[in-house]
Amino acid sequence: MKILHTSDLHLGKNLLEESLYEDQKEMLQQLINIVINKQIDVLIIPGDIYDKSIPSTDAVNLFNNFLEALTTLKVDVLIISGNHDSRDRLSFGSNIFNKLNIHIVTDYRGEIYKFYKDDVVFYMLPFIKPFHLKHIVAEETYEKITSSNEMMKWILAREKIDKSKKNILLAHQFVINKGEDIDFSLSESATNVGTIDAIDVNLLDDFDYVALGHLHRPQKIKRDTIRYSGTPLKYSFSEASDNKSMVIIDTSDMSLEFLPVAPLRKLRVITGTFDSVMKMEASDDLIKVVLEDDTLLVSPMDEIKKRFPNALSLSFASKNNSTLDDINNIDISKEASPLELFNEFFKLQHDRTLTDDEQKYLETLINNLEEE
Ligand SMILES: [Mn+2]
Repeated sequence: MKILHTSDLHLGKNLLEESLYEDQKEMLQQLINIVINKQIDVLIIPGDIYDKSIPSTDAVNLFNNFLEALTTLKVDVLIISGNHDSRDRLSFGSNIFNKLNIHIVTDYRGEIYKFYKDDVVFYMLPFIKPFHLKHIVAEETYEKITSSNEMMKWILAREKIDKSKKNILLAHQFVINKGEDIDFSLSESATNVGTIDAIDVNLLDDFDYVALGHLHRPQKIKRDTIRYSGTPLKYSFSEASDNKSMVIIDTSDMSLEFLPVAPLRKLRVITGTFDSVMKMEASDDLIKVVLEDDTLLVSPMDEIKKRFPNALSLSFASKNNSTLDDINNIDISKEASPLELFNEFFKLQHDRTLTDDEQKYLETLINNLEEE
C-alpha cells in the first residue's frame, strides 16, 4: 500500500500582505497529480488544513475543489484537525464525505477513530489538549492529566494495538525526543508550540509510522518513521532555505520516498547593497530584501518593487540591533537639544555619527519644526 503524507496546508494563508491563493491552488494540483502518477492508495493530512479557524472564502473554495477532485480518484483521504482548524467548521459535511472515501476527524470521544484498509490500521487523533478530556473522563482522573504527555499516555493506554497489523498514527502534536534539537520555523508561531505541550516520542513505540503535523520544517523524531512532513510550501522567510517535500510510505517494506513540490513562485531572501540589488535579474518571486548600505536611502522599496513586484519585506543588515530597551535608556530628561538626542539615537541604530550633510539637513528640519 502506498500512502502519501503531507500536512499543514494552511489554506488561506497570507505571506505578510500577499495572498498565496494561486500558489496554494497550484500546490493542490500537484498534490493531486502525485496521487494519480504515484498510484497513491491513502492520502493522509494530519492537521492545519486551514490557516484560520474562520477560513476565508478563498480558503474554503480551495478545499472544496480539492476534495471534489479527490472524489474522482481511487484514493482514501484521511484528515484530522490541527490547532489552526475550527473543529466544527472542518467537520462540516464529514458524514457525507465519509461515503465518498474522505474521512475527516475533528473530535476525540474516549477512543481514537480508526480507519481500516487491508492490513493497515490508521489511528486518527485530531489536535487535542488536556482540557478537551474534561467531559470524557471522571473528575479524579482528569485532575491527574496535567500535561499533554499525561494526556497522550492516558489516550494510548485505552487502545489495544494489534501488532499483527501495520499501525499508523495521525496526530497534530508537539512530539519531542529528549536531548534532540527541534527545528522550528517562524510560520508555526512559537506560542502555538509551547514546550509544556511536549509529548515524549517513546510513547509512540507501538506504531509502525507516525504521521505528524504541527511543525513546519520536515523532520524525523527519534526514527525515520516518526516524522513531520512539514508544510508543502514555504510560509515564512525563515524557511527560505528549507527543502519542502511530501512523503510516500510503502507499507510493504516501510520505505520512504520524498517528493519535492515546485512552487508557483519561489520564496527567497536577497542580500546586497541597493545598487547591487537593482542589478539583479528581475523576478516575480516572493522576496525579502536585506540591504547592506550604510547610508540612508529615500524610499528604496519603491524602486525595488519596479524590479521585484513581489518584494514583501525590507530590512537593513548593517543596522545595529538596538532593542527597545536601548532606546528607552537614552536619557531624554537631560539638558540636550533635539539634534543631540537624535544623534545619540542615530548612533545606536547605525553605529556611526551623522555626516555633515545629514547633520545640516536635520538642523534645517528641526528649525522648521520649531518655527511652526
Ligand atoms: Mn501548522
